[in-house]
Amino acid sequence: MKKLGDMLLKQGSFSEIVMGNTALVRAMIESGTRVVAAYPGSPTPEIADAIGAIPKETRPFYFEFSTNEKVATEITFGAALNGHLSTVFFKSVGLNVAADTFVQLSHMNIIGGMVVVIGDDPGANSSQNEQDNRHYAQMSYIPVFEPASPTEVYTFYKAAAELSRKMQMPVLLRLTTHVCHAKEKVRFESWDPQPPDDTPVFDPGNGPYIPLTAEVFPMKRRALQRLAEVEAYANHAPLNTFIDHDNPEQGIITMGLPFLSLMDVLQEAEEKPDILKLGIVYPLPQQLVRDFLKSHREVKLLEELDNVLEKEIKLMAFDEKLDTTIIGKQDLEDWIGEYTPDKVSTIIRNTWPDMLPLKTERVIDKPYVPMRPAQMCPGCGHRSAFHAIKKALDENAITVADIGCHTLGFMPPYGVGEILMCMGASTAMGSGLSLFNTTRKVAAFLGDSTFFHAGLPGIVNAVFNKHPITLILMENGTTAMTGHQDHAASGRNFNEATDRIPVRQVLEGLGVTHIYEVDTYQQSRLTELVKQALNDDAFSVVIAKHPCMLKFNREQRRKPGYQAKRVDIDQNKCRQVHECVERFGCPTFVLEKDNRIIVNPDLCIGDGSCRQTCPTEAITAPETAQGDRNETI
Ligand SMILES: Cc1ncc(C[n+]2csc(CCOP(=O)(O)OP(=O)(O)O)c2C)c(N)n1
Repeated sequence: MKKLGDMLLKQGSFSEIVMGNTALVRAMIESGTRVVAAYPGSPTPEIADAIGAIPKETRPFYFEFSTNEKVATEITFGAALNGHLSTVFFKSVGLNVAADTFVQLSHMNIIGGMVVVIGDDPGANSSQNEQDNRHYAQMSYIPVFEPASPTEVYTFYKAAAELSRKMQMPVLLRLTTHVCHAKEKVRFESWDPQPPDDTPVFDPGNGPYIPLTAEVFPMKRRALQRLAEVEAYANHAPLNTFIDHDNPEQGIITMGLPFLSLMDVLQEAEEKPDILKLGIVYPLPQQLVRDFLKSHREVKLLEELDNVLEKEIKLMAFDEKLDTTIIGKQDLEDWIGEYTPDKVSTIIRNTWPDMLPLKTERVIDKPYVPMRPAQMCPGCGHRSAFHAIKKALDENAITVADIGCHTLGFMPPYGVGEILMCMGASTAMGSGLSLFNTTRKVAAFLGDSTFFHAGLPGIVNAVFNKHPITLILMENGTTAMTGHQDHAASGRNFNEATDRIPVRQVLEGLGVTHIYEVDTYQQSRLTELVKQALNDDAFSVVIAKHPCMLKFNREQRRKPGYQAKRVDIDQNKCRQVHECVERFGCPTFVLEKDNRIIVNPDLCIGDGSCRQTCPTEAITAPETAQGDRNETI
């Protein structure tokens, strides 16, 4: 990590193989970015990892993980009003949370400049949908830059920051999962660390900043005028590129990852189409696109997810009475999933059947990797919780999941959590499910990071409107699912130790009167408490706590003298009831063909939480493992 931090702060120019997410951090540094805020979510957490590799004392900008994306956007905006070039980053669906603030940004004069970095997720690799955030940008009059590679992440951020600062307007840098995670050798320019001028320059005279009544129209007008200026710039900006294959018949307009896949696929083509690759995808560079359309008989629009470009370009062609054949999405599947080379190859064949040579089966020499369902880690406190909670629920009960590692409770063998929406939605959905419902108990689940992020309003509502459901707060002290980022109850923020904001005291402060608290490894106690809570005829909360064992174990392994431990099966005691595999479901236990259970030594962490699940007490007490697991990671 130190090496990464040193690399990011190098003053001379250099080349290095880096991820898109890492290239972004160097671009922030070179651009003079002063304030950065975020909320964790894939595909962006490695941006924070790279920032964290630079010690706080030498980091050229302030960074924080805020409590949610809206707060992070507001922090960044506030800092920009004082003249600081600022950046906020979060995942695709984070924009839904930030939206109320985001849609206002274009109406403001953002003195220092502000870049909003979004990690969109075509393919829903780690998100609950594939939402295409170009829609939000259009609705909010905010320009969108879309890089395709780590080099472009670096150059496009710098261009976005420059434009934003110059025009005092927000710019959205739209990354997608594979652009964030792709690695490439990037040539970085030199960086001259200037002593920052941090004089707070906020001045209401730079506004108006109060979008009310008479001010709204001029503010909106100014946003639209600025957008028109960006369009004029986009028509000549080097971020849009033309690849000339001397083909007046066929052209393709594309951007981002689909462009890279297209280049891959076209290697096989004899006659290649001309390509207009857009780097600025909103506002549409009208003149550039018009010239491209006019100079080609047929133009295919190759865009991932929705037909945002298609609608704009067809409208323009209609207005201009162009007779170019414009080919947009042709099949339902064109709207779904990532535009990988295979997918782009299919799309090109559907568009121009003769362009690519006859399809031969591609023999890809890659090792066989069996499908693995997502599952909780060995020793996970959530597993103990679900094993215990399931025993407290009658079969009529309705269970409402939320987003986090504990979402996996919906999977076999637990089957707890039957509906999932988005972060923080469980309590209010559960409250809705309790209306006109006197026969079925409702239990909702919520993680502790999500409690602070978007969970509180649903809880306040349940107290205020007296919804008699049970909320099970799965407290593991961290934001586990996205890679262990600290939150308000962790006792640390990104930069330093802080006082915890204990969830119990927050609940008490909100007026929750029925609160139960138990470590999830105490399974029978947890079963009892959940039964009790479900029988309360008021809103009740069970705090089911246990530290995230993946994080805990990693920390332990770094300590000198660490000794790995593991349990074993006493085959003399085992009666092959199989509770450990069928109901507890720890992946450590392996069912052999002869019905014996054995322990996978590579997975077991020796926490022993499984021992209480075995009716014949065949799981042995954790013992030091012999030599094989004492590695440091
Ligand atoms: C709006 C939004 N922001 C970020 C994410 C990414 N994300 C998924 S789960 C999660 C929080 C997980 O932490 P916690 O609630 O404590 O549950 P845990 O994983 O620790 O069990 C986050 C930030 C998301 N899905 N939606």
